[in-house]
Amino acid sequence: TTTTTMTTTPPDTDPDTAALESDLREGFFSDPPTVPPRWFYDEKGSLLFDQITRVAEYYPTRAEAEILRARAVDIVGASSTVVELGAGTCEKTRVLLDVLAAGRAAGTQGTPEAPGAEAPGETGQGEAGPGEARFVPVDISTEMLFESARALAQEYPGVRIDPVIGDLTALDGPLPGEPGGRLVLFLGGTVGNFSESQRAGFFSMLRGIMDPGDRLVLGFDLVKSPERLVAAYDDAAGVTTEFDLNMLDVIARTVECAGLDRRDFRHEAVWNAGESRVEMWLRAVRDVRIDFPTLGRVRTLAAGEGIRTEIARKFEPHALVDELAGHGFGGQAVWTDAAGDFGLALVVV
Ligand code: AVI
Repeated sequence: TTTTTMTTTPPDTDPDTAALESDLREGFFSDPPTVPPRWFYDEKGSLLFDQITRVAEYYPTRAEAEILRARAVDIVGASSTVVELGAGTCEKTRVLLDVLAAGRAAGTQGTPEAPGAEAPGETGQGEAGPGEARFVPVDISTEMLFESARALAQEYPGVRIDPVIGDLTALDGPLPGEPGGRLVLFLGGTVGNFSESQRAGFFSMLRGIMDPGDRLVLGFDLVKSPERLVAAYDDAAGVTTEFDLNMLDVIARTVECAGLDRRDFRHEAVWNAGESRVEMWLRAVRDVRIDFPTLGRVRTLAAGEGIRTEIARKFEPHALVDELAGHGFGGQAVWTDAAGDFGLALVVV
């Protein structure tokens, strides 16, 4: 059982507390109870995810890196600004930044900026000149974002690094960079973690902030054997189990609650063929009663009942390009890795 502790700061002063309370109100008291996957990613969860990308069963990261290596020049094209949504450690982006930096150094595009012409901006780098190579990593995790931005600034002196803290599903206003010269990246297959309506909303939001000529590159996981799909979300070493259970610790720490204990749950990954998605569940191993005093709600789960913590939709190769066409994006290319496990779509406004 969890005991509530007295704190000097009222919990509702923390924006995370308010956001999680709102998410719980929306999904935790319905059937089945759900929690949005963003609550996996506290510091420990982000480290665990990083570990997941290296377990043998989790192929998407390696497959996507293979495509990025093979297609980097086609992907970057004549873009001057690369905007990466959900950038995280920016690890997979380096292969694209190499191309961006090399293209700019060779003077293939744009005009070099007059020295001294810039006003110092927040990052100390001033306004970007036309055609100047620029990388804009966007993420909600501030610490990781600034850490990787600092490292990239050292590695790529010719590329202006402009990190943006933000919820990538709710971007508003114009994107940084020259209209028509932007490359927007949404990698890793995160698009699969959206519901159908979230995905539609995301695509139309993107179309609203992109200009004619701007490119979008989307990484997505492909339908394959249920055995391999389930194994990718339930690795033998138990890293994904720990990642899933960690969400309960995040909840217990972020909102006031009693009776929430990770030992009452086990991780489960299932293939839902009808919805073409892997689902992650935390299944109660005994009857559970969780009390949320600040929400004025109690959630009971009978042994065997589950909390759905993530959906990971898997696509047919051309499904997303077709869908994006309905949002005003023109299909340019769909690439897969040699094994045909993962896909990358390039579309243009
Ligand atoms: C971030 N996202 C693309 C991962 C996925 O594969 O759906 C999250 C993940 N969950 C469990 N393993 C990985």
